[in-house]
Amino acid sequence: MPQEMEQLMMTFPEHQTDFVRVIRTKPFLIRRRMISVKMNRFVMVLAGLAIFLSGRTLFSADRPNILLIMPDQMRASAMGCDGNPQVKTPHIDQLAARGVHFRNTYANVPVCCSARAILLTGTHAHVNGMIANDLRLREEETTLAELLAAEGYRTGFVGKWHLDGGPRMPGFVPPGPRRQGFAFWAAYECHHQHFSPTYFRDTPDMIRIQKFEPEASCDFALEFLRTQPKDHPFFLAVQLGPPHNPYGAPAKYMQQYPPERIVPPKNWQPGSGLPARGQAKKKPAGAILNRNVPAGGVEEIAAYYAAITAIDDQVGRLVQTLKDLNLEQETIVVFTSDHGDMLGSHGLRLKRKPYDESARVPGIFCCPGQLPSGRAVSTLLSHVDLAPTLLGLLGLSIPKKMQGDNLAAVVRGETEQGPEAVLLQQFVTYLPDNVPAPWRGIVTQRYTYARFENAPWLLFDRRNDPDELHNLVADPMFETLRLELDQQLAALMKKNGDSWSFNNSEFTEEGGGLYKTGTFYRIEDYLNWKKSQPGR
Ligand SMILES: [Ca+2]
Repeated sequence: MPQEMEQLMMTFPEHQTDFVRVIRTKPFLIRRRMISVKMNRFVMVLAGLAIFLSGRTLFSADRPNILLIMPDQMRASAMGCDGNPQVKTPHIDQLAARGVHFRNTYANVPVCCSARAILLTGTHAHVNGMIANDLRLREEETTLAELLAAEGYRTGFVGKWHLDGGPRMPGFVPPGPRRQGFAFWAAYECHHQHFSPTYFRDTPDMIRIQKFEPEASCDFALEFLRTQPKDHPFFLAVQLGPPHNPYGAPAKYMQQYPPERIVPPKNWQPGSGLPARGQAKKKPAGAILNRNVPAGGVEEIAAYYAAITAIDDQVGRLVQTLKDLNLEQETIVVFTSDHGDMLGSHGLRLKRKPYDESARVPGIFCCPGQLPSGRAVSTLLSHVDLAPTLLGLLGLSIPKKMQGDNLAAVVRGETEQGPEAVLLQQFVTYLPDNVPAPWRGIVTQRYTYARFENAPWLLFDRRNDPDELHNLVADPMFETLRLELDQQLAALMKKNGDSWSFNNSEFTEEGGGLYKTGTFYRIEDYLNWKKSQPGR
């Protein structure tokens, strides 16, 4: 160990573990610091003493905290800062105004479990195994939480987990490897009881709270922040249930959105709660999903916006708490969602589709004083980039297995150069959500192209047609473009180790077969189990 370091450790023995950790894991930071130490050891020791007296370690400024705020099913276009004049999101808009707003942020697999696994592992779903909803993420997968915990971060998870597979209720995830690196815990596996949510801490005792879920979850988040030791960095993930259907919010928010004043998007069609043509025998999805507001009307959009404004209030509460605790300048707040919601656009519901309403999500990084403010970029960002980008911002090494791009330089305002394209995937069919077959898609700065294995499907020029009203896929005028995008998609799949063979056309998600009776890591395990059950 360098002599200067030993001296610093003798000066501040209680921070010995910090020094050892930094020496082991951050050679470049140490190199930088060694130079300063050599330049003026006396000033360094004085500075160290001052920092010690103020109760902070020497290195806290180099290790910002991370607060990830992630509502469920919130599309990017449901934010004021995305240009939506109807929805009220003043606090989220403030995050964008005081931070970096990636206007082209995409969910690689626009459905819950896959998206959450991609975010935490920095790998695509066919690599981390989470190709369908309600599988369990393998305990041996390396997650952002585990990596940061190994760096001395205090980790916390609040809200909807949805990575544990098996029956969604009651939803206790015991301490240990199934929590994937999170220590502090106030969470549930999956439910949509937005008005009386249930949670678990470290025992199987269910806690029911009579508050709107975002407020209840943020109470736990505030508990985490207020008990944060001053000399440790933290990573806190706050994954809220709304605005996921059933659509609704407390009255004071609903009152702000009279349905008759809602101007639906140009691509909206009424009646999306009705079954799609040819599926008349199936129970209409809307009948199950919407208990609070009538399905398929503007009332749903009003209730969706009301839930988002309720969430926005909680974002304000979290940010204010960071300010009150003097943590704002050293905490990177990340705001995103696992996927969006069609909400009647193109006559469709929910997610799992390549349209922007389903796949484009919020993407904001905010850390006043440390990151640029008021910066909006069109650089493509997708879920798979999030973990490597955060590791990049913290100056930590990125595991080779991670497939996403480290876009830290874009966040820091050094460049707008990013990926040329984003890979979109859907591996299974799901008729209740109008997914007739697995598909793959590619999003570039300008175009969205998607195909099934055997046929092209959608081609939109989002620059000229942001509402994606004109599908150019069969237009002979755009044949060359379509073939180019098709090749680009094939190359992107190959680069990421994806192939059509990962798909599964069995109806595994329908009726909740995959999770209601057992816990499975792979669809094959479920199908084998099913075969072994007489009478199934
Ligand atoms: Ca979701």
